[in-house]
Amino acid sequence: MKLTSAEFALGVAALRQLPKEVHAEVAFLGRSNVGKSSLINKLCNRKTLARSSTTPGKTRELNYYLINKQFYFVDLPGYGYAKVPEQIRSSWGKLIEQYLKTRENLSLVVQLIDSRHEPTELDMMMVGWLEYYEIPFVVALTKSDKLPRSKMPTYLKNAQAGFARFSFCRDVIPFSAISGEGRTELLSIIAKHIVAAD
Ligand SMILES: Nc1nc2c(ncn2[C@@H]2O[C@H](COP(=O)(O)OP(=O)(O)O)[C@@H](O)[C@H]2O)c(=O)[nH]1
Ligand SMILES: [Mg+2]
Repeated sequence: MKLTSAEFALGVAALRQLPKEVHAEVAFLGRSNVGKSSLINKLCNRKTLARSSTTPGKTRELNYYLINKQFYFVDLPGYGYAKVPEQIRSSWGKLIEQYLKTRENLSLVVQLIDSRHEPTELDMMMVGWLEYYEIPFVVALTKSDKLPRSKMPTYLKNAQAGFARFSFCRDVIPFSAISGEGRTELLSIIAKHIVAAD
């Protein structure tokens, strides 16, 4: 798939503000600082489309980007930032779960996990929700440029084995916003799911 245009469409702070379900949506999910904005920017070949925030945990909205005037990328609020008060944290959780549970036009979720660390409890909780709500997802192992090359094959095999029990997991892909590793692969999976949704 060629990505020909990408533009910010709207920010959504509450479910009632969600746009009509006319376009397919691909949502990006991950803890704050995992590299979500950088990944979206890299997919779109743009430097500052999605704001790479200097303050982790700051994005509280679902940010909608219209791609190829045809479908949306949805940047979901990052989770797991320790300094966020409990009350706000639980309202984020509710917003994300309601979104995943109710969104009819959600075609695919890209679940981001930092390739240098084991998935966190919250990462696994999100993956559990995706499986439970029967939403196809792909795992992007971010910042792969920071892993030694020699460790990648074993690492990837283990990660793939770890997600094998999830029947809605479509693939596990190392991704680097710096080198562009995984970009073509991820775009091709996205393209497949957008088509399937039409
Ligand atoms: N080395 C490396 N750093 C990355 C990569 N992706 C993101 N980062 C850095 O990780 C930090 C958080 O990235 P950001 O995209 O804002 O994460 P977000 O909070 O999930 O949106 C920033 O300092 C980025 O420069 C990557 O692929 N490789
Ligand atoms: Mg971000």
